[in-house]
Amino acid sequence: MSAGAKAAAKAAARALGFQACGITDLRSSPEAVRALDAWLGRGMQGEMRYMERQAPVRRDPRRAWADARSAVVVLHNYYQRDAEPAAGRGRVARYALGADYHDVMRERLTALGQRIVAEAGAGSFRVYVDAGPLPERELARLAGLGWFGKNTMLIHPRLGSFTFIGVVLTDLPLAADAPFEADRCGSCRRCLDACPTAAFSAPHVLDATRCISYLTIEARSATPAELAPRVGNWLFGCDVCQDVCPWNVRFAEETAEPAYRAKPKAEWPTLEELVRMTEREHEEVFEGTALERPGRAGLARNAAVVLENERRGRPESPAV
Ligand code: B12
Ligand code: SF4
Ligand code: SF4
Repeated sequence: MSAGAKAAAKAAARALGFQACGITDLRSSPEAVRALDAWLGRGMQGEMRYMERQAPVRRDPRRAWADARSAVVVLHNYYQRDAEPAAGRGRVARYALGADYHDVMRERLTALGQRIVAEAGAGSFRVYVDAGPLPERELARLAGLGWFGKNTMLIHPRLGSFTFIGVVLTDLPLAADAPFEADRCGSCRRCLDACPTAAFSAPHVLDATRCISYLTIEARSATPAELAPRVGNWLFGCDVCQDVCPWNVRFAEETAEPAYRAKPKAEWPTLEELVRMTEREHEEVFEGTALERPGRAGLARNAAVVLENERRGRPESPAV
């Protein structure tokens, strides 16, 4: 298909507010397959059984949709400055401070797919963000959008890593971009050293079962006693290995997307309130945000861990 169709897809992505867009065919890369299989083989997915179920498609993304010929991959910047919360209120990872990105991205990706097929006068498309079985970071790298940092994040050389990845699969054969082959981490290892739970078993390998993001969002069981003190004040998710990355320090800019902006701190429930919250209150407060995912019980568990960490961190009261 003409270079014009590719340029039109990228122009449409820009017009819809995406900061970067690249195109790849749906090849499967042997290194990524080996990395995924080694990761699953060591049980690093923990309770995320969907990672096992979805593995055949992750190994060969063409299995997601037999007609697919191209993947249009986009990045959406969600970075915003965020101060340490006051005592009694836990910290929420930046990606979850505003509206649920799955909803925002899905709508925007659908508009992108519609524009791509309208421009071509033919074709169909499907959209993916996070929840589907696609290897999104790998597709982003193949589409030329960045490299895998030692913290496993997809890092774009002018945006950093505070970006969501979205994918539009289409049956149109669009001209592919060159994959991003360079590794720009060099000798840096700040993310590996900063991780509070020592979750990286090696550069580029994250043992999810130790990651605060997994412990506070995906895990349904109790937080392991060994790790709970290291969770610190993270109530939901974790940004440490991204905050310390020089590519973010240098390039991260405030998001232009109003839907991702945080609601005022005073409107967030306190940790005590989270521990006591009913199912119904949880639904009312968190509907339409990413914090719905762990459910009331999950957030109450997280709040109890942070409260305990705050209690431990407070100096002993003086004897009276
Ligand atoms: C499962 C999952 C998690 C798990 C496991 C994360 C992990 N690193 O594997 C948990 C719950 C811990 C998690 C946490 C987070 N996640 Co998450 N997660 C996913 C999900 C659903 C699948 C990832 C996956 O397949 N993991 C398995 C590993 C093996 O694959 P991978 O990391 O994708 O790809 C690696 C391999 O291909 C490997 N690889 C390839 N070739 C080679 C070669 C060699 C030699 C080696 C060693 C490795 C290697 O390196 C790649 C990069 O790590 C994706 C969405 C999707 N559908 O892809 C989002 C996704 C990766 N998550 C995302 C985000 C935003 C986060 C958090 C930042 C949220 C937060 N603030 O709390 C953290 C970041 C933690 C971190 N440092 O990764 C974004 C990342 C965007 C980006 N710019 O990279 C994604 C893409 C969702 C999205 N659509 O935007 N996540
Ligand atoms: S998100 Fe936090 S806990 Fe997870 S790997 Fe990064 S620094 Fe470690
Ligand atoms: S902190 Fe350093 S090693 Fe880690 S991802 Fe960023 S550049 Fe790479």
